[in-house]
Amino acid sequence: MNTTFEKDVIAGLTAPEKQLSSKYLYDANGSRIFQEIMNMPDYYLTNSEFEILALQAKQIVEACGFNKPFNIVELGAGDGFKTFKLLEHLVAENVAFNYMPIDISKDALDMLSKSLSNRLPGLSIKPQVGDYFEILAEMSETATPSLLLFLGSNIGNYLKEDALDLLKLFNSTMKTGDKLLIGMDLKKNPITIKNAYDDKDGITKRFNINLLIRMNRELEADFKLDDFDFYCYYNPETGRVKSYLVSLKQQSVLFKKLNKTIHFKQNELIWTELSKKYSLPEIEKLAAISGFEIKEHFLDCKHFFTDSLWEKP
Ligand code: AVJ
Repeated sequence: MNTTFEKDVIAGLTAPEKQLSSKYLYDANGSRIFQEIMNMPDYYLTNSEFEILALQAKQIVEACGFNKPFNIVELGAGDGFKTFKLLEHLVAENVAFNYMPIDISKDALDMLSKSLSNRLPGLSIKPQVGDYFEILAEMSETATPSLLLFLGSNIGNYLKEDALDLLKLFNSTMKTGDKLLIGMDLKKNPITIKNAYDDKDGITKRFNINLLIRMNRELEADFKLDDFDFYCYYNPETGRVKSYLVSLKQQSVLFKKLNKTIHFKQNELIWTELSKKYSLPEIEKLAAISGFEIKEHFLDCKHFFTDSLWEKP
């Protein structure tokens, strides 16, 4: 039987317009390269969201308006670097809450729990290893109010319909009065956006080429890394950054493990990622269609990014 990765690769590379899901960019190496991306000065998203959580933690928590102990549930916690500021504020104010980071990677959660319990000894942390929705479904059984965190513009990776489905699914697991704090990157000067993804140092290129390395290793493929390049563009009309690998010549790649050969034409593309940028009216529409009421948008001082607080009515 083929794994999901194998099935997705076959389907994606035999489609008329080749594509691979961006979730496959994050193997151990890819996650490390993504850390490098987050440290690039031109990748403004990191600093913008950090500023929001550092300077407006108090306002965000007040806007939640919980008057009893609550859970902060973080979906795809990553390294928890940004969330730290929010947690730090709550611990300093003696607010009663549990922090429940959810991730499919037990290693990532172990690392996060360790570093957080060192830096914030007063924090009650309950890591949850597993699938988002199973854990969210379990939590909807309890009477404790929840604040869901879906930060970092992760929603930007989803196509419109998929984003809606995901938000509706969040909504269906939430109780009346529960909140969702969702990080979204805003439309802005297109040059600023282009520079965040098309970096001069080629870190984002390495992030994408790593997907070929991953297929070489896990699927016994024979991609020649020098025969592919990286291309991305931002379309300010649609708000979409689209990223691609480009085949620099006509070539065939053998996937030994799958007993399959894939042909590439010269300049043929593999679409690897969507990074959608929103306007505030678009965000308001998305919230309404997925059954939420917007409490407040928390923007950074440059108005590059929003952490928007939504309520389940
Ligand atoms: C982690 C999905 C938010 O789309 O901005 C960064 C990933 N890709 N540079 C994004 C990414 C290229 C990132 N997200």
